[in-house]
Amino acid sequence: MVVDVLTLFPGMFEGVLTESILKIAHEKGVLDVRLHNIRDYTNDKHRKVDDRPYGGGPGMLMTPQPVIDAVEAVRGDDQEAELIFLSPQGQVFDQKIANELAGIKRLILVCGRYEGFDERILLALKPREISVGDYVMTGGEIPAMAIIDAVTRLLPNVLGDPESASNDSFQNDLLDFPQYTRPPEYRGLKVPDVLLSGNHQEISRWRNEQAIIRTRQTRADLLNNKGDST
Ligand code: 58G
Repeated sequence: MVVDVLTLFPGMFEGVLTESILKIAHEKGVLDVRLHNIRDYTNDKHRKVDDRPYGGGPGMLMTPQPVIDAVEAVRGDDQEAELIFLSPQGQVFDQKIANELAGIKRLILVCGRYEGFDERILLALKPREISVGDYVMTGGEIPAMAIIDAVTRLLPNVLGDPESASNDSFQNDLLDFPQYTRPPEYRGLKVPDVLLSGNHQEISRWRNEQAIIRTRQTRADLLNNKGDST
């Protein structure tokens, strides 16, 4: 998958892309993230990318020219690339959207700054808008990293064990069941007997029950969404 990122702060991505799973995905040739500095596309002699809102109000907005020219230059004539703006006004990102994006060959992620975008940027480019949650950040960069991370781990051959992604919390609309590793007892806390029993049918049943209990306790909305809350 190719991911083009348009940002005023490409340096923010370096650490995230050169550690752990994202680094491995890059080394395997599965993920190619290309960073583009929106400021490089400005026609202004002072390389200005922001301006004051008409009608007044606090802060600054992204001005149309640099963002639109950057998107058009990066996209070229690729009609298939999915253009995504990170924005609190967007569709709220979830595992289903992560799965959908994992099936796309090329994503173009545009990270805003300041108080947002001049509306004509959205009217001209008609991007998909995605939010990583109902809160405002100082820029779209960290939300873009969240999306790159969640999508990359779903790409073929990224995780060592192909089951690790399909067993995820949320792939079945439930939170994860409790998990234990060695030792069998730590500070008096024992691993549940069923997990040591070797009875895989009982283990499956216990895990499913636990997942449902946990989900009902803290995320009942996930059960409600399935229409089978009780
Ligand atoms: C209002 C405020 C509109 C994504 C800020 C647009 C981006 C949160 C998310 C903005 C973001 C999220 C400017 C800063 C977008 C722009 C950016 N904050 N929840 N902030 O995914």
